[in-house]
Amino acid sequence: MKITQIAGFLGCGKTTLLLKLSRALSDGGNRKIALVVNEIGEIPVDGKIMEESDMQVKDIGGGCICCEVASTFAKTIYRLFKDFKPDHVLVEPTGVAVPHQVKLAARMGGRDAKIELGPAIVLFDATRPAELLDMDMLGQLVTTQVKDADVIAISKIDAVEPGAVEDASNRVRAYNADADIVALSAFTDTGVDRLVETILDWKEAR
Ligand SMILES: Nc1nc2c(ncn2[C@@H]2O[C@H](COP(=O)(O)OP(=O)(O)OP(=O)(O)O)[C@@H](O)[C@H]2O)c(=O)[nH]1
Ligand SMILES: [Mg+2]
Repeated sequence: MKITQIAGFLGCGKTTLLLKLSRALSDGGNRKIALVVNEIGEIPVDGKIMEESDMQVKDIGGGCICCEVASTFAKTIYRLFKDFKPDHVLVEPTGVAVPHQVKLAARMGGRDAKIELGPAIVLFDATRPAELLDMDMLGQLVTTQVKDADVIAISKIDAVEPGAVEDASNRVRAYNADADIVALSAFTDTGVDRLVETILDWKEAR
């Protein structure tokens, strides 16, 4: 069971990508997929939209899976492993989650389960790079997410000029020298195959 998180700030396209990736990874039912979505609000809207017959969708509310409800997340991971045995679990943390803490919580849940961690894919919205990095307090959160990324996906590239994609790539590269940077549009499917391959091929550094 490989656990891959799709992280990134509020509204950067996580859920849209999660749906694309889950369908592609399922490969017409050849692989079993579970989705774990962490909602900030009381009502888990995304989870309802994503419920599909052959996938399990778990909603976790009441806080962030990287802090307040990390133990709920860990239990969810463990129960998925015991009861559903998916090949892949895709996790959408809240937009304010810190990726390495999500990994720690997932590991906690996998203590007695056979889990592997996939890459932390962090989305960075190409339509508002300056806004994201220059926000007072929250800008620091975005840079933390970028630093924590194994793969950075510059999202919504269909909505900007090519120069803006390069600008966004350069900005995030300054915070993370090692991550793969993938230009992504979940609307035109650009970059989606590459992310699927990365998830499938990913070997956790130990
Ligand atoms: N142009 C464009 N818009 C996109 C793309 N992906 C998502 N969006 C739009 O961006 C908005 C936010 O998308 P979501 O997938 O809900 O983003 P999210 O990161 O899950 O948002 P939160 O869960 O609220 O943090 C929606 O209006 C989407 O339709 C994309 O590839 N291109
Ligand atoms: Mg979402």
